[in-house]
Amino acid sequence: MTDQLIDQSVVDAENARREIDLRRDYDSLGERLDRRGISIDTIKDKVAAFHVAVPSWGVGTGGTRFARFPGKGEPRDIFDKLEDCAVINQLTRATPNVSLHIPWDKADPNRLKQSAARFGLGFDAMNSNTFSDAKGQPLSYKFGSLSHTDAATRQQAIDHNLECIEIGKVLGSKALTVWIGDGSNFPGQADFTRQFERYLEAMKVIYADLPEDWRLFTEHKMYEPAFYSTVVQDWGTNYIIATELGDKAFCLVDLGHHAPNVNIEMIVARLIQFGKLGGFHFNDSKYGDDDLDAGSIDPYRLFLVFNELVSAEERRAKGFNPAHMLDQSHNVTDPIESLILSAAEVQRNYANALLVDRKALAGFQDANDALAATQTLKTAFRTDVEPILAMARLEKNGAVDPIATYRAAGYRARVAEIRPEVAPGSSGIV
Ligand code: LRH
Ligand code: MN
Ligand code: MN
Repeated sequence: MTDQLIDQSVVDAENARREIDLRRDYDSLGERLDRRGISIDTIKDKVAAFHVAVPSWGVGTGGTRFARFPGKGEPRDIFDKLEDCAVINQLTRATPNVSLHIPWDKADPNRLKQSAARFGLGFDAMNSNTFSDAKGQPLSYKFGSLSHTDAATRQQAIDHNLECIEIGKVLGSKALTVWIGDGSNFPGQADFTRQFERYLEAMKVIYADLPEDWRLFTEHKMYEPAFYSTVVQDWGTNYIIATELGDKAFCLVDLGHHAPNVNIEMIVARLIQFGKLGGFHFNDSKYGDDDLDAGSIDPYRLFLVFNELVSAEERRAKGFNPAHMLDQSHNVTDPIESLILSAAEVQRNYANALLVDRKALAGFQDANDALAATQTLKTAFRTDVEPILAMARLEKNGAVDPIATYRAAGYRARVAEIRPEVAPGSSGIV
């Protein structure tokens, strides 16, 4: 038995109020899906087995370049963060793994492991951080890290990544995600070719230290913090990195790291086709790396990404095994609530994509019937799969309505009594 931070009696009472309606909705949806030749239980079982990892840094209130407005009961450290993650998993039953960011989450790895195990949590990919300077760090990353012009600074960044692997080994993690902020702010500031050569050389050292059963994920991002050029700026460069490094290296797609209107689902399809899709950081954005809740701005795009994923799953694409993670920042919502909803949103789009009539779609594509093809996707997207998600949660003792249950349990108010209030922060630029 694992410890539960929300009394199961609260969850049960909330579920009891909703169960009869849910069963009716589930049966009625089941009937309608049956007419389309789809078994609702099969979809529900797949949804129940679908997990998405939560980023440790997502449970704290984020901030913008201008300010940070902390909420009540902010986690004080990684141990509080693990508790918040445990609450998300208890209610959703969809997020059993946490992704750590080092050095933000640095602590005795054995203690981390014990704390997580107490709540039945495990660890997803380790994230290194060479985009900011840690306290007491001898050399600065102001002008880059793994691609820095100075060999000693590059070595420091390499050593940090090796340390992340060592910590991850104790925790049972099986992947390292490397995102760097390296780039340049002005034309001429950096030599694109030499900078990328230095990066590749450094990454090869990290790759060489990767345990046999680990994967290395590199994450591309178009801009920010560098505003003129970024070393790993797009999926093309990312693909080059993954192929240069070897079979254990894959590309990670953070949905917010592309220019507006970029066809991300097509990038996903390409990476799958050539065996280099490592995984995702799910979030949503309107303008840039907004880190908004998954599916909150463009739910159809999230569906189209999942359409590619399910297509690959169903045709058993070679080497297809993407890692799923949320990567969000919450400025105006309770982070726990946002993460709960995003986990459900990711599951929802998976469920919707499972409803696509792929045989019919392939027929319409071959017959160049654009209208019928696109309607085939819309039919799946428009189906309200909420009863499937709720039933999957109910059957695993999660919450039929996780947000209502979270609010009824009063978790935030309870931790606010223990966790001291954090003063609002300014970035210093305004
Ligand atoms: C960079 C990024 C990357 C970092 C995280 C904090 O924008 O998406 O994944 O590790 O944000
Ligand atoms: Mn990310
Ligand atoms: Mn990002």
